[in-house]
Amino acid sequence: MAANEKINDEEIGYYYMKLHDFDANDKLDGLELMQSMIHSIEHHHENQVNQTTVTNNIDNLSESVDYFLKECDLNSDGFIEFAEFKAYQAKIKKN
Ligand SMILES: [Ca+2]
Ligand SMILES: [Ca+2]
Repeated sequence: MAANEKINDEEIGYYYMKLHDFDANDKLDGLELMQSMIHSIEHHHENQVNQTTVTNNIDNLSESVDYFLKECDLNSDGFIEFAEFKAYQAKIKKN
């Protein structure tokens, strides 16, 4: 059961990356990360989302993207590859 859960986590992570990998290079750059986070905010707020909510979050967003890149971009090339994303997922799961 635990093994299945792990596979599902990886599949979700992979799907999430592919969904926001707009130039299809199998890596997420800062802009793609930003889009994915805006997407998450919109999804989170669902019906009550409006443009102000998104705009108010842009400042926090660029900080979040910087932080995420610093934490997740293991080879410091400015892109998050799936392997790096997976390592990050494993790391936050431990905490
Ligand atoms: Ca990309
Ligand atoms: Ca990288």
